[in-house]
Amino acid sequence: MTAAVSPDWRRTVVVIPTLNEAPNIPELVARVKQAAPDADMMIVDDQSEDGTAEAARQAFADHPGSRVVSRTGPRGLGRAYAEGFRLALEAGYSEVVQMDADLSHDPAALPTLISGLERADLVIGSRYCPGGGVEGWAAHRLALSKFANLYARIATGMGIGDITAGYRAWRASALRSLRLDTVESAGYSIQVELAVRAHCAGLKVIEVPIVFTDRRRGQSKMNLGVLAESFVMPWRLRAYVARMKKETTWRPS
Ligand SMILES: Nc1nc2c(ncn2[C@@H]2O[C@H](COP(=O)(O)OP(=O)(O)OP(=O)(O)O)[C@@H](O)[C@H]2O)c(=O)[nH]1
Ligand SMILES: [Mg+2]
Repeated sequence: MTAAVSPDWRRTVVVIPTLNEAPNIPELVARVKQAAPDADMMIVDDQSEDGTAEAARQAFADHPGSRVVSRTGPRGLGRAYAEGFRLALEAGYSEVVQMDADLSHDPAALPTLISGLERADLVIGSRYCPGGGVEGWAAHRLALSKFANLYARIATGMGIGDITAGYRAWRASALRSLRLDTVESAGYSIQVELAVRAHCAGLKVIEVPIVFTDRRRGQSKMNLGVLAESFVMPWRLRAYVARMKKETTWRPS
């Protein structure tokens, strides 16, 4: 794909990172298509061993604008998003949505997220705001998620209710301004890092409520390395915020 692609006919792309999500692919693709028929999909797969990439190629047989990106090199959610976003911007899309593949993010919320871009640069699908929520999680899982969220919010000083959320819509112009080539997060902390960068860049960030449901198929990819990065990164980002505040380009939102 080239930068010459007209946004008039290829406006929105939904970027979906995958690691061993094959059983979720057919339902995911069908439900995204139903909810956002004009959007393309980009599955960014990290050498899944369970045939995810093949399943996605098959599911995209009727979706000429959608594509599978098969990554090589070290795996990581942050790395996958950095690459997917770069390719989306290169392809000339004007709106970029990010979502998980395991159907925890209900595709039916896509129109709400996308239409939120009429009034914001970044729309976060929030579990932790009035009207939002989580279904199917045991109490300890919910407590861990809320703790991670509070920890990241306090460390970075951001007033975002769900700063670790992974269901988001971006104006491409906003994403382009964040210098994705300098993103540090390899894993899940990409969500916090990009929210902080968006805030520091003076972008308008809003939250819309979503109900997150526990994955029904496949396994969580959370591991110790990912958790360790999520503990350290907010403090690195705190230093980033302090640096940005000193620069003349600082425009608090
Ligand atoms: N490309 C890529 N995708 C990943 C990687 N790790 C996780 N993912 C995908 O990122 C999304 C979120 O991962 P999950 O394992 O569902 O994380 P989670 O929602 O916090 O955990 P669960 O609640 O247990 O599902 C899913 O679509 C995963 O397949 C990775 O290293 N590379
Ligand atoms: Mg999940």
